[in-house]
Amino acid sequence: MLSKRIIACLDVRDGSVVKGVQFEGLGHAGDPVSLARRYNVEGIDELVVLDVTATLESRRALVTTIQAVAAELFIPLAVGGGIRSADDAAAVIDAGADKISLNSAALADPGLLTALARRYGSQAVVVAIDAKRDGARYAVFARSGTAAAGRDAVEWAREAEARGAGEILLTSIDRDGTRAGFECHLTAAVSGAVQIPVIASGGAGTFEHFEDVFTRGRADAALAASIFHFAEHSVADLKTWLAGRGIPVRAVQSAPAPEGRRAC
Ligand code: 0VR
Repeated sequence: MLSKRIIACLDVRDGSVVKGVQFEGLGHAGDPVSLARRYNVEGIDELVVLDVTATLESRRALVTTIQAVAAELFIPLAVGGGIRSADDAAAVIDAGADKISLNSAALADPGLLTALARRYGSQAVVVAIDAKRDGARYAVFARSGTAAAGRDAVEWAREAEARGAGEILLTSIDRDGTRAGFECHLTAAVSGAVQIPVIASGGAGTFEHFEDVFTRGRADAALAASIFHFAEHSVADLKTWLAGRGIPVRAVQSAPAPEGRRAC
């Protein structure tokens, strides 16, 4: 079985990391570069930087943040929030991102997924799906959870895969920031519908939550923000605990302090 990835997410607004609950009440949660440096040393497998304001001004500021964060990392960096076009994607890749995450823009123009997959490879194209429970199903939302897209999350995940997306970042809006646990029913439904990796996001609060989403939720990776930013749980302790429960994770090496991200 492939190792399960533990991913940290920096929700960024005006150059600072913020965190709220169910996408609302965003409060200061730290500095992007300091948190990136800490996560890189602690053994996180991947970092996501998400511009949660996604205005034109914030997108320009985001490039500066990406450059500074990328200089701290030897692990993959994915960037999302407000990427609306191939040019926006190029700016983010040029700033040092390895992957681009599309949400609203992909819903508006699914063909953008195909164009970016052709240009950068599917492995660089992540489709972010933000979903809220709606009876027995899950409804997809765009624009930071404010606009119902009129799509079912499982059906949209299938289409995004067919259009060329290489990975799904699946966030439960209901669970975001609650520390009540991942939405495993949603995650299992999407994981069972596609062949590409699914990253579960939203709700992580305990080590057991990660075990649950990797087993019952069938996730390939698990993303968290709240529990890591406030240093209640170290990534290394989480990985040790998961390995003890038989969940394959990448061992934590003492990461070298990078001189420059791309030494070659
Ligand atoms: P935790 O539940 O704190 O681990 O959060 C994980 C994940 O839900 C968040 O990092 C992130 O996806 C929340 N996303 C958005 C947002 C937060 C505020 C405003 C907008 C968005 O559009 O994704």
